[in-house]
Amino acid sequence: SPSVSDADLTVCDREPIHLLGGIQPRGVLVAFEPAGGTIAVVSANAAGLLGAGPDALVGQPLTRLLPRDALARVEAGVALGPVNVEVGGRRCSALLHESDGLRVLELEPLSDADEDRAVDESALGAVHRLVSPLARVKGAPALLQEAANAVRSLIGYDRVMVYRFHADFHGEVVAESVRDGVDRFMGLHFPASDIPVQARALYTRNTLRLIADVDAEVVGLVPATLPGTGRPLDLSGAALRSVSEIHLEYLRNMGVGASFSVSLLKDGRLWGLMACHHLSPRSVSAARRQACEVLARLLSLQLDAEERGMEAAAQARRASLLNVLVVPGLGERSPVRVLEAQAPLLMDLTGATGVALVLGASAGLPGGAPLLLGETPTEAEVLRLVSWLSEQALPNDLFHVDRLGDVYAPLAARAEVAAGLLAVRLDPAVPHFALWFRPEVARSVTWAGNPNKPVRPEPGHARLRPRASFDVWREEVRDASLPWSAQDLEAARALKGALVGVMLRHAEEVARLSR
Ligand code: BLA
Repeated sequence: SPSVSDADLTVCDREPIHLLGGIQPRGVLVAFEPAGGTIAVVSANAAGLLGAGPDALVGQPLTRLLPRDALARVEAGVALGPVNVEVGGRRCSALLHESDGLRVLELEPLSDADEDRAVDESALGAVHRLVSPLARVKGAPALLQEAANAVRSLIGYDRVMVYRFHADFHGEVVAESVRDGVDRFMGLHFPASDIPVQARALYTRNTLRLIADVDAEVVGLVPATLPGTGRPLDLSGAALRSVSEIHLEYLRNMGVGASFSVSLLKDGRLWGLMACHHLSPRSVSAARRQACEVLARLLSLQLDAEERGMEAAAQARRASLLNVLVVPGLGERSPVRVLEAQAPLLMDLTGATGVALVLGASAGLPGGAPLLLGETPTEAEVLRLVSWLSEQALPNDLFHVDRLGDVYAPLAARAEVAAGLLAVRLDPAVPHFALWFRPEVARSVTWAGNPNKPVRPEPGHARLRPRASFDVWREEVRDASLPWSAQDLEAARALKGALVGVMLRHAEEVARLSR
């Protein structure tokens, strides 16, 4: 197999993974003209199942392989999933889709294990638990765990993970179900390049992929290229598509013999994958793959509902904070005392680990010192930052970065408290600011597996090991905080209004008392 050097990794995103022109040997592919049913493409392994090789089949009518009524059943049932048919004396599951103007039939012989009902019943139980109102009450982590358990009982793999993408498309294992004795990946982060951009795009359109044996010989297609396009048949929608050799090497390096993954979509966008490993080769029937897809959809729906609930709760918390700040009579107390008492809420508002409020002399701290809450730079550092900020053009009075050190050198070495900064200017006339800080993200991430397990260095291959890949991710995110979300910015803007109100009322109160 071709060797993958670090230099090749830059071309990852450009590998046309839908046009590799090969399938996995666990089934047979036949593409035919929609109109006359003439066979146009056949996989090179056809003879094993169909009794005749590609040379004998291409140009022949499909009815030589599949009786007309069987094809009709496949066509009728295909929207619902795989249909079982008898081909060459063997029971097969059949899938049908369109590509390059052809209809593509994929036949996979069924094994006895595929008929086992006991597994299906335990999986059905898991589906019930996943959709029950109780599941949501227990929260997102319980939902993810339930889904991982359900998929593992359905497919019998050694390790089933829920892999969630962050905004920059690096990913994190957020739930995991493993057989006893199998390494855990829970909590690990991986760089975006481990699942390159075209793969993520393909996975939004085709939600399932099974690599039943990472060492299986790739089976070619006959003809290798279509006369019309001069390219191999587009296998974007094919279940049997053989995958990138680079990815196979990655899986082998991980000690994985079979890999199955199911896309997790929300509003048509890929938010994660159920990523499943078996340490030795293992197939998953088309019916079970489809059951996993249903599970993945249920999980996405339940999580969506759960997240809307969380968002509503967060809104309520924000509203309550803003309410506290506008309570009448507050003006009598020093704003600093009021804000200090609300420190956890102030940080929670934007998911920050520290807040600095620079409110000037009238706020109540001697000499107009900033109010520092949680993990922040020092008072002197904050004041220097504020004088820099007040010279910047701030659209909507807002400023936010997740790599402060890149734009503001004095805090470049302070990523442990201030890799991320969200600032809102409170007053156009004087340099009054609310500042939220976040630490470098890599510091909050640890190996959940066994970090001391020796890794055999192999020149040129190191990057394709998950452990090395984790290190690369750490390198990529060094000095960066988690990005600020649209909600964080909105919360900052809302707080600005409330703070300005507090300061005004306090000023009025002070004026009234001194009259
Ligand atoms: C595909 N990479 C994938 C897939 C996963 C991962 C889940 C989907 C295919 C599958 O189901 O196996 C990555 N798998 C992971 C990660 C974990 C895991 C992060 O279990 C962590 C627990 N991969 C690289 C690099 C390149 C690369 C550097 O690490 C690029 C050179 C390529 N990955 C790559 C490609 C695919 C892929 C090309 C698409 C495979 C295909 O569908 O053809």
